[in-house]
Amino acid sequence: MLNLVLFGPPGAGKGTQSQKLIEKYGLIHLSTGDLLRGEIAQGTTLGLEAKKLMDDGKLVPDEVVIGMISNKLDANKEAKGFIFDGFPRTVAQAEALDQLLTSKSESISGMIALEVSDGELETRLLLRGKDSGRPDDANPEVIRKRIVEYNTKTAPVADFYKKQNKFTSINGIGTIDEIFGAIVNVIAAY
Ligand code: B4P
Repeated sequence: MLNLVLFGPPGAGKGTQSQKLIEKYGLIHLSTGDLLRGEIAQGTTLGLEAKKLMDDGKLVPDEVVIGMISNKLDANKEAKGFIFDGFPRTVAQAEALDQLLTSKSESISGMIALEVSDGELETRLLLRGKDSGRPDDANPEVIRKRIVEYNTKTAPVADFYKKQNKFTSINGIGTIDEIFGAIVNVIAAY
């Protein structure tokens, strides 16, 4: 089973590359950002709580996203594998994911990190914010807050996978196809 963690700051291209990877490898795409936006669109209590945090560039509590991922793993028992996109975003989430997979006799195959400079991230997110309707993309101040959240809470997750020898970093600047090619090469070596 191929279980891939796609890692990187907001706007690094995780969602973009995930779409190409699910087509090539037949994996299930688990994006906590998409799952949370789904809850917001349905107007659930969870969605209303998450929206306040997301619109302010903050992370949603660990137990909320861990619960969503646990439900999705249970609902996809026949899957060939998973792409975890935007999850884990804290070390506590990474530990919980390991436990969830171990209980199913599975494990993470590897983490691939997309490296992109802060300036390029801001440019990409502001561009997307023009027509995505995502409030967290439209405002430079919120984008900067998301990058700070990433640097303080999410960047340490890379060390978690480095200690397990499961970490690879690639250049996230280039054409979408160039970056996809680099990811495919990493996966071929698993
Ligand atoms: P996410 O939905 O995960 O959003 P993201 O990090 O902004 O996006 P991504 O990296 O996928 O960017 P994309 O490919 O779309 O999170 C949103 C919020 O949800 C978080 O801030 C947080 O509040 C909450 N949340 C989610 N998961 C959580 C968790 N686990 N714990 C707690 N809170 C959580 O690319 C961005 C743009 O760049 C696009 O417009 C794309 O077209 C463009 N682009 C992509 N590749 C490019 C390339 N090679 N060149 C130029 N542009 C490119």
